[in-house]
Amino acid sequence: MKAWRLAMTRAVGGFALAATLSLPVMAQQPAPAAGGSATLDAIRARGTLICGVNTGLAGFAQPDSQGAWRGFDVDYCRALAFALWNDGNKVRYVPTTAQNRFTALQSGEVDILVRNTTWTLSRDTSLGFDFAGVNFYDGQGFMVKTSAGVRSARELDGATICVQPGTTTEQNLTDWARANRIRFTPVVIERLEEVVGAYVSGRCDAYTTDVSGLAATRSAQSNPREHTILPDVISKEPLGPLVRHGDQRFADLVRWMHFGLLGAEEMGITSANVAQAAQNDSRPEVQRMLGRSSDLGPMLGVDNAWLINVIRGVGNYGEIFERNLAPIGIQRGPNALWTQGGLQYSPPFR
Ligand SMILES: N[C@@H](CCC(=O)N[C@@H](CS)C(=O)NCC(=O)O)C(=O)O
Repeated sequence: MKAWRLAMTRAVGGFALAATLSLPVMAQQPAPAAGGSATLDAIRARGTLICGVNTGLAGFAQPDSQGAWRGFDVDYCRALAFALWNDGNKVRYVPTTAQNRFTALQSGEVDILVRNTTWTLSRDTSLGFDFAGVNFYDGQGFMVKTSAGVRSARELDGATICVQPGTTTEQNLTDWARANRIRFTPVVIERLEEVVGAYVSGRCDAYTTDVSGLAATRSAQSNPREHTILPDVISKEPLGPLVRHGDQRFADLVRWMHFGLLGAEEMGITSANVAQAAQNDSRPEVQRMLGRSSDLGPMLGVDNAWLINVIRGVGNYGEIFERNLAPIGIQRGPNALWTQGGLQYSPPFR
């Protein structure tokens, strides 16, 4: 009843507006493409997903010795390609810097950014994006040379700190320093290898970014023990995939693909047992997830086997995490499932 009244009010409001502007009432109806996704249509027509990733961060997105992109973020791109075509190789990777990533998405150079990007209010609104979820709960930290003997970020008063522009990192650093009355000299460098190089060569006393980025960079150094990640975490950095505003159907698919990875882990469905689970598992939610009942796939614009293909192709969230992030020393922490005391949680598949 309440919903019906609301709908009536809107219709009447729409009519009033049409009358004022002397537009035909039809002009107030949603255009045929409303709620649709030009991006999804373009991806299908092209037959390849164009995924914006970072320029090379161990564990998250980096080409291997054969030139094939690997990592946690890369597996999200591959998972989408499995959902769409049951083929994880139908992805073109476009490296983006912190600075140019948003232009790449706005301009249509990439279909999606899967690139350690923090969900913030302004990015979600005025920049014109939709975040599809949080695939990694993170926070900002500092890395220093172990030989400096620094134990806490508060000891960085007077330090020179390396940071990349166009990041929440740069903004948080300023907020944190002001709040804690810490004076510092920023060294702001756009390219990742250059900013890291400046820190390693001693031009900066500390390097600051998301703790996951610090772990990735530390693991890539010739002697990781020479670098210490300080215990202080100065911000919330919920990282996740984002698409352009107005691409609701595409956003839905990305969002539920992420939830599918989480839900599969929660239900104990893995790359090794998914085929068997699809045949034998009699739990109703598993049957819906794996397309044995309820027709949920077509509601996302894909076929009912989509999640079987995704899980067979890349594994569940836990498998993706273990494969890519455990080797660089990142633990589940807040990214454990909610059933294990963490924050990762999927709404119901029904
Ligand atoms: N999460 C932060 C920082 C993201 C970020 O770009 N971090 C840097 C340092 S880890 C990075 O990924 N650089 C990779 C590159 O520029 O290719 C944000 O969204 O602003």
